[in-house]
Amino acid sequence: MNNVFKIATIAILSTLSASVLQTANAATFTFNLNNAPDGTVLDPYLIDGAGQTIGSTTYSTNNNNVGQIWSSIGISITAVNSSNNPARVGLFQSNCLPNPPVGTPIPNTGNFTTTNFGSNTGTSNNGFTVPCNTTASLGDPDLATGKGNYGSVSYDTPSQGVLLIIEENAGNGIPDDLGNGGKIRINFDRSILSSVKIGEITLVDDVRGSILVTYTDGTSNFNPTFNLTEENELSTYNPTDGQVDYLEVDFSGRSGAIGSVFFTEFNTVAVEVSEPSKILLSLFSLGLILFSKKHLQSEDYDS
Ligand SMILES: [Ca+2]
Ligand SMILES: [Ca+2]
Ligand SMILES: [Ca+2]
Ligand SMILES: [Ca+2]
Repeated sequence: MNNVFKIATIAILSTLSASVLQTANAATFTFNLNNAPDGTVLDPYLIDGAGQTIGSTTYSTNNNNVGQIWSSIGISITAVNSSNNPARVGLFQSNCLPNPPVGTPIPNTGNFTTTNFGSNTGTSNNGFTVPCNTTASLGDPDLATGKGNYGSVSYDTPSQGVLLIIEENAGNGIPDDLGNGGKIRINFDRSILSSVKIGEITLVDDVRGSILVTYTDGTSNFNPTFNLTEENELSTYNPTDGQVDYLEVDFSGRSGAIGSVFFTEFNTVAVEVSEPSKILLSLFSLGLILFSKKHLQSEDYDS
């Protein structure tokens, strides 16, 4: 090898290895719950009903395996109810129409079971048509995001798509969070993930309770409490920098949902980031979460 070629080769190899390392060390990831790792668009209504088959597995609240949808990328989710007994992890489509007119179809299920909400029929300025709820007690208008109104409530937030909830009436085909709360815990498989750092957690609704982020070094935790007043409100929490052991959200005695978790680092054990992983990560990374205020309302939708 002549010297020029040798230098050029070293330079190319150095650049390659530097860029691979840089990519690995800078991989951010928004866990927004809209897609399975293979890119499948998740349908909360199917998941609380007949189920959604991804690969060779059918995921549903009936099968109690919704928390395992992302296990191949190192994320697994469990839930308990307010009595600390095991509960079902569920998903909710927040890009929805609250208090929809009678006859509003539930996509892909063939159900036309919406109630007459009278003068409280809702609107979605985003044009969302998937029902948030089908009766006053089935579904959750207060988990709607985007811009809209129902009854005396109006809201104006960035739409959040699919949310993570503790499912009430698992398998009845109507996604609905538990009215009296419980805990959702997100665990990280460190045999797959070398670095997990959380930059921001987004919650939806007038949530009350606390967040617990524990760090692998055991020296500190992030543990804020919250007690919000506005239906459909978005709130964000920014953990301190550090390697995360697990994340738990305690919805203390009241309903609510996780909208997204933004990771400042979410790296696989191998130093290199493979092409499929990059594709996977880009499928999940659907952009920054922005926030805006909504209007104060007094109506209670904590069921
Ligand atoms: Ca349900
Ligand atoms: Ca509910
Ligand atoms: Ca509420
Ligand atoms: Ca609710």
